[in-house]
Amino acid sequence: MTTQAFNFKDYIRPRFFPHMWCPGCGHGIVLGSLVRAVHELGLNKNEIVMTSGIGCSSRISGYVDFHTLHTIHGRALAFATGVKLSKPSLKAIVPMGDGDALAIGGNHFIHAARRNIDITAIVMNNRIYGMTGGQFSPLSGSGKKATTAPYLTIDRNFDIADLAKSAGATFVARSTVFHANECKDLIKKAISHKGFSVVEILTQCPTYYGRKN
Ligand SMILES: Cc1ncc(C[n+]2csc(CCOP(=O)(O)OP(=O)(O)O)c2C)c(N)n1
Ligand code: SF4
Repeated sequence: MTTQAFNFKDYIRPRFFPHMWCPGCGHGIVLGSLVRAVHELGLNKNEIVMTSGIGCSSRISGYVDFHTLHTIHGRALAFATGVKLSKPSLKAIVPMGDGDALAIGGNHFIHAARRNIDITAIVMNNRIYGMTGGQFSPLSGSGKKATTAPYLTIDRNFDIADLAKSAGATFVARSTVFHANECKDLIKKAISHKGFSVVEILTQCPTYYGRKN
């Protein structure tokens, strides 16, 4: 816990701003909640390593002034596992999109949960592949329009929280970017929890999901 005043600029790399997110995208709210959580926990920026894959959501790792690794699509948890093995004292935070976490990275997700590795996974669920133009994801659910489903999707979606719990995650929570303060508090709890923690944050992609649905 810290008593110091919060200054957003203390936690970001201003040289990478303005950010690349579209107007109305929810991902920036997650960035705000995350850095406020880190501030309120009073963590030293040098104690944190953020690994991310690829996606609009994964771009968070470029914007924060922590140790960061921008890796490959779906593999951020594998990199974070390696970081934790070599330096267990570091706080490993992994922001992921729903496609990154549950499609290409689905296998890494369930096995990280099964092993209960001390990592905080933040799944930014906008129910679509934003970065690549709006293909449907395992979180889209049925009856949704996507660039790859002009006649509506037919697959059911995962329930991320249920999947994480049944695979072995020991802290699981869900919120939305509308509840930015709650997100901050959940991220604080997740970072403080020893074991695999998952915070699913429902967020919007107005550009590809919202426009079609
Ligand atoms: C191995 C590999 N396959 C595919 C891609 C293309 N790709 C980049 S981002 C992405 C999807 C991103 O969607 P999501 O993870 O849901 O994040 P969002 O952009 O919606 O935040 C895909 C398919 C890639 N970069 N690497
Ligand atoms: S495409 Fe969607 S997810 Fe990507 S920045 Fe734009 S609104 Fe956000």
